[in-house]
Amino acid sequence: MRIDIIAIHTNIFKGPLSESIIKRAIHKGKVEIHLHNLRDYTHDNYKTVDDYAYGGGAGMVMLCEPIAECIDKLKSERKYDEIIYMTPDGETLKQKTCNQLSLLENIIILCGHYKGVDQRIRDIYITKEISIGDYVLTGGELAAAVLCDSIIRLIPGVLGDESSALSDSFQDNLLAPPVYTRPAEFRGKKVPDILLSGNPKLIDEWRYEQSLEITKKRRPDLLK
Ligand code: 6GU
Repeated sequence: MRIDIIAIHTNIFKGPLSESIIKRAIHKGKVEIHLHNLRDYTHDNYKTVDDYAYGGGAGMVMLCEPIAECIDKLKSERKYDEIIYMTPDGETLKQKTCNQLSLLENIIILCGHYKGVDQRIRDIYITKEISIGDYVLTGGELAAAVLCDSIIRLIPGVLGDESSALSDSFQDNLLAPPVYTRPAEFRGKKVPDILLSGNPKLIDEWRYEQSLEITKKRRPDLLK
């Protein structure tokens, strides 16, 4: 998979995308991430990427031209499956979307800033608009990093234990069951006997019941 990220603050990605599993996925050649700084697509001395909103009001709007130039260049080089715009008014990211996106070959992620991008960019180029939750961030970069992480870990061969992504919370609309490791007793609290029973069928049943209980209690909306 190839991910092209278009942003004003590309340095934000250096941390989140160069550690741990994502770093390994890049080294293994499972994913390529290409960062594009919008200021490199400006042609004035100030490298202007935004301007006042028509109609007035507080906040700047991201200019069409640098974004269009960057996307046009990328599109001339290869075909893209999705051009995603990170915005708080997009559809809320869910595991199902992560699963679908992890199967794609080439995607562009555009990060918004200030009051967002000129509507015409959305109308002309964008195929999908994503928010990561009902709160507002200073820009789309951190949201894009979250999106990348959630997608990349699902690419086959990225997680060591292939089955571990399948048992994640949300993968079947259930929250994950509690997990335990050694010691069998910690400060008087014991690991549930069933997990020490060595009976895989009973353990699976117990985990499923725990998942159901926890989901009912914390996220009943998932069970509808
Ligand atoms: Cl995608 N962008 C911004 N700026 N804030 C957000 C968001 C995105 N998703 C949730 N909050």
